[in-house]
Amino acid sequence: MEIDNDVAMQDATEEPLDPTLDEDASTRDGGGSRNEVGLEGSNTADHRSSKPLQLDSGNIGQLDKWIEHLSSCQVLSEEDVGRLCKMAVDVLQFEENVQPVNVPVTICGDVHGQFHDLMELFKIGGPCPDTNYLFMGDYVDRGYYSVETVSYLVAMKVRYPKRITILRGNHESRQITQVYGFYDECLRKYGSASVWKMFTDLFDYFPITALVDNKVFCLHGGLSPMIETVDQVRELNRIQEVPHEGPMCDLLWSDPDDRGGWGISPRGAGFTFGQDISEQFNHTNDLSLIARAHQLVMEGYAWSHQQSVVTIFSAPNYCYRCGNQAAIMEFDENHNRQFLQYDPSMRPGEPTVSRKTPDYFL
Ligand SMILES: [Mn+2]
Repeated sequence: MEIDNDVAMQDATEEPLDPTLDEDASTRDGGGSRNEVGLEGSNTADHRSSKPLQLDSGNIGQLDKWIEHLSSCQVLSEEDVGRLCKMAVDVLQFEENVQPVNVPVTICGDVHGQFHDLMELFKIGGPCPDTNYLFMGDYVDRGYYSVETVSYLVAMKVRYPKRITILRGNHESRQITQVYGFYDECLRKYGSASVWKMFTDLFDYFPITALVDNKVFCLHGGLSPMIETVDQVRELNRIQEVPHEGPMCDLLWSDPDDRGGWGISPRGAGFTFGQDISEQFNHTNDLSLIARAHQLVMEGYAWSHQQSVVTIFSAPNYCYRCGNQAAIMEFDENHNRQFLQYDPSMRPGEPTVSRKTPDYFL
């Protein structure tokens, strides 16, 4: 099934929805107002150790308990988040900037703290670790359950490191999370910023791209005018806060566009890139496809650039009001791809928001 989403994708960028959905102004200079948490001095603390985490019966039992607890949408204790993040550093630091991933794998886009919809995703796509998963970032902000969502995915990553890959999105950042919800949620649920600090320090270790069977290049945002080859991504120092500009910033912020060449991004970070850019990149690197997330698309997925690029978005009814479907992409041993779409899960006790978004919200 294919759809022409060119118009819808332009309509569906985050900016037009609502001024509060605009990531531009507040992001370039850090929003300016939250320096009490030490943003200026937020150079990455070095948590690195020399060898990868070894799973044994002790820490497997611990992880299984945490995963069961998190499955019912309950947060871990602050001490347990500390233990989990320490274990996760000892897994993620040994992954590559371009993390190799084997088929079959199911590729997913933005989740944005919509925990119950993440559980629905695993129902639709099959439970992990039976199904291999690749998530392309933006686990936190916007939704009500960023803490539970990112705790769950990180716990799954540590427990099943070969079965699940979690890339970094532009929201896995100290600056963005102070504006779009994760910081405030941590304060509300823990009474201090320490859990926010532990997770945002951990985000520095997330891989920034993945390469599925050497053919599908996966990342959160898109291409960079400073990156012509996948090898150039391998040379970046990714263990840092997402920079305001430069190749690492672009990979997490850019968007495909109908116009050719490079363009100024209305987001205020990254670039827009045209079909000529995508085709050249795929040709140079012997790729069949760029898979990325980062933009709301009403059907949950959307092709661009004559199927050189696919956008996957896995947060149904984004922000509990956008009325969009979500999708994930199954990629099998023979490189066949199949999209699975799904609607919001039912959440007893929460306000039900109709899928039809009134015009005055848009
Ligand atoms: Mn994004």
